[in-house]
Amino acid sequence: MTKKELEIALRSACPRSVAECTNEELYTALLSISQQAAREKKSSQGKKKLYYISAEFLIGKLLSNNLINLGLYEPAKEILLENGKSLAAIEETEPEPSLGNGGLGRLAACFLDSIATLGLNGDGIGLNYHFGLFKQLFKDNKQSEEPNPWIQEVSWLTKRDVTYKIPYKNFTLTSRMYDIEVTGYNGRTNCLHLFDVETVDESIVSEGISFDKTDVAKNLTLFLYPDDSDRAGQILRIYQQYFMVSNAARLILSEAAARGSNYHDLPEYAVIQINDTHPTMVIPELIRLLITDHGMEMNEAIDVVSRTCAYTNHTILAEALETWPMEFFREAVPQLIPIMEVLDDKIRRKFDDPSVYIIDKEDRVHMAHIDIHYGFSVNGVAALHTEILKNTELHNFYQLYPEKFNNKTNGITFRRWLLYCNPQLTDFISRFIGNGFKTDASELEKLDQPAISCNLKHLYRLLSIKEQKKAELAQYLKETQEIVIDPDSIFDIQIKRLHEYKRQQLNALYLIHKYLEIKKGRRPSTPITAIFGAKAAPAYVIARDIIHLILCLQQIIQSDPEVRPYLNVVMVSNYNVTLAEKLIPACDISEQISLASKEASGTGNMKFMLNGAVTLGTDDGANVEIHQLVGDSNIYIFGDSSDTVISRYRKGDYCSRFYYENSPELKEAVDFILSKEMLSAGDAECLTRLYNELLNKDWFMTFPDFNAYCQVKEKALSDYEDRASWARKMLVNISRAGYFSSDRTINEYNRDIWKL
Ligand code: GPU
Repeated sequence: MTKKELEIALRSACPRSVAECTNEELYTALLSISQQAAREKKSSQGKKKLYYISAEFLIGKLLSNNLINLGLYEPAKEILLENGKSLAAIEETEPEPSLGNGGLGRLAACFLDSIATLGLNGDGIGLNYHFGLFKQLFKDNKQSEEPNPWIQEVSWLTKRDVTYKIPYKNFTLTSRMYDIEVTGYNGRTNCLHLFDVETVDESIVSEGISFDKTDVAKNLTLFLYPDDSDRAGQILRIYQQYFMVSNAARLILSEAAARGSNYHDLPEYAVIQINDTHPTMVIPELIRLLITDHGMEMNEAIDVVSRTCAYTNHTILAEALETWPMEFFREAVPQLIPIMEVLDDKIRRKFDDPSVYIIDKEDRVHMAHIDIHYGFSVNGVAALHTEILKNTELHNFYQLYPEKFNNKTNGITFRRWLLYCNPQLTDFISRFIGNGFKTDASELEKLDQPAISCNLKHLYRLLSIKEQKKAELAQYLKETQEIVIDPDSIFDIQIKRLHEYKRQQLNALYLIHKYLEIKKGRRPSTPITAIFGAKAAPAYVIARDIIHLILCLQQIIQSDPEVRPYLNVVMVSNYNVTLAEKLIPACDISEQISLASKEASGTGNMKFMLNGAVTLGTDDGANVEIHQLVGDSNIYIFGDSSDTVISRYRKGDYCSRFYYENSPELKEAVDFILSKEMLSAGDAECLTRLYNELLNKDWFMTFPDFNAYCQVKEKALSDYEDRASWARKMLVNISRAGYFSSDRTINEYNRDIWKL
């Protein structure tokens, strides 16, 4: 579409002249134009098709992204400007779909972008949560939750006439499919299929995010990850997961048949990527449907499905590896039980090792075990993670099936995380190396050449882009959250879900330490702004306590005139994709400080690097690969290695108090949690609970890494003072980020697993 054609389309889609339209009207008009343009690129080309099933798709706002991918962003911006309108202001009116929680969901969204960009035949399948993940508010320095409605009259969802009857033990639900078009960059258009029930009733939600968990017809697709701290909440998860996969299985079978499959040859027509264990029930459900609806014999059905399904593991945390009591299945989906029993029985006959059974002696079903035995591929999401799976967590399975295990280091889409969120940096790069990097990210390497890295003018230009993004962020936070930050300070950012293993508490302890140092007169040369963004799962008490600690610290520091000019701590509320797009380009220091071995990969680390932030982190997840790519002098690595951590867990003799007693700085910081300043800002119960947790347990071993963390952070802060050499570090980081393009990741999935 040319600019002229776009102008004509816009005029006809608008109720008034462009200049007279409201931003909402313009949003609606642009939405329908880009939907139309996307549909024209839709194609079902290809015999074999990939289905990426995931409980989460954290797609972010779509308008600008789709305009960029369709090549309409610049013309749209110009036309709007000529009429006194701003695309940025129009973006503000778009609600962000809240269909995901963290990295797993955002990865799925990046993958859909790359699959379409690379012209591959593949769709996503998930659920259409009406309120998605909760909206986070802060009250009295604590997190509270509200529903996050995002579906409006006009939205990206297209109602389709695909519906199925999904059977549960005591009732049947009728599903409905909705589609969101996924346009690739200069590529084809695929679909994200989101299933819903028409009986869902938003009015049953009251008091924040509470609702009657037993009324499944009304509550099934209200929330992503509804509270599962009680039995009803846990069974609701089973209802949701089964709904997702039963719809998926029916769609996959009917589409495969339409492409010519006779079901016996299903693996030639379909490949299913199971995104962590949430969609695992697709395996027994497909087997069941092949038997009951298509007359296949059990053994053949098992074989066909096993050659169709592949599994991605995203964590080694034991509590995140799903196991469900058999009675839950008996109560919700008893039709799967005979199948799961056969699947388990076959394993018991073959292997004399209870650690690989599907059903354990407590009658719990290990979902990952189904995936590993009855899928043809098992992949981890970063090199270190896959090694840990093979050598430790899934070692017994690796010995049974070494050929199934493979690594696919995660990636991110550069369209959203560079072209869209940082057009200034994109221009800077294009000026030196042309536009090739937009479709072949490895070309970024060309940036690391003496003509740039030895030329102060170019380095200062890079720094001035960073300054501009910092100023834009400061402005945005002031307007949207009444948060005031100094754009001339160092922006040190930790944004990710709140979890003890990610160790926001370690960062908070450092900040307490820094606060006390400044009180003692030891002031930093350049002021520091530490920024956090994180949601805690509503039932995760310690995670909520850590948020409380950070918010109390924020209050204490901001009201202390002695410290305030040198140190600021802010936690943005309701951290989401939209905020990430503003925070990441503005970051100087990227905090990736998980306990080594625990972060499967991380993907925020890649986005920061691409935008010229320098990583301060542990040798964990994809940080290891970043470290290898940029070299020791362009990253700040600290802390115990994954080997040390794994063997310390194995010995079981970790004692946090020992470290507390042997480090005066650490002791001082920890004790501050129960100081009179803290207790007057916060809630004694929460702070005491957190203090005791750290001193008596500290399961994620923050104390052994504390001194090393402080030291390396001081080094990073002092290195920042030499602006030219810092700019060189930025440049090296950007130039090595190409490896982390999700285009590379998807090419590898296709080469090794999907074979489309
Ligand atoms: N991850 Br399991 C999630 O975001 N949610 C989950 O439920 C599970 C994993 C993350 C990992 O923590 C992160 O390290 C990884 O980069 C991401 O998945 C994508 O693989």
